[in-house]
Amino acid sequence: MYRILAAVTLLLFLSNSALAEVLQHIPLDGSEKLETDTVLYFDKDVTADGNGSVKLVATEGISATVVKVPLKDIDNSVLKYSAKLKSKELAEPAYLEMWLHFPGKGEFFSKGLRNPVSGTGGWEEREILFVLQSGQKPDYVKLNVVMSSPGTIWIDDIKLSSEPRSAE
Ligand SMILES: [Ca+2]
Repeated sequence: MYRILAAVTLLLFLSNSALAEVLQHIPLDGSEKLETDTVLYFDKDVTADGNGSVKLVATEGISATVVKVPLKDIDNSVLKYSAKLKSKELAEPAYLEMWLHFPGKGEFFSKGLRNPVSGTGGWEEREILFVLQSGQKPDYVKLNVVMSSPGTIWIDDIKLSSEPRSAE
């Protein structure tokens, strides 16, 4: 089911990327409030965008919320969470994850399991999508990084954007 959904959303994304609207650019320059602040640290020396990044050091598998973004009156669109990731000595894959909260319904997720990072590597851009049907209006989204094993990862240059869905 998820694979089918992902394939459909990818097509939607390709057809509408020119109409993307950036809802929030989070540079991770040390000014942001980090949600899971027990394992997330600002690192001014390791950076993809020149102004520092956020380092996640985990001693066990974890889903850490980097930032939480309030949303208003967004529906009938494809929500996209993109960021740059850099890994160090990761035995198991790490990937992006977003949790959208819908009033009265709870939280629903999208995970970047199909395109993770692992091992030790340089900066790589990753993105995940969530399709919002008409009338599905989340009031916030949590932007997470998931690590399946102990290790270190850096995240930088987060963008949250919205693209219209194709006419059906
Ligand atoms: Ca940065």
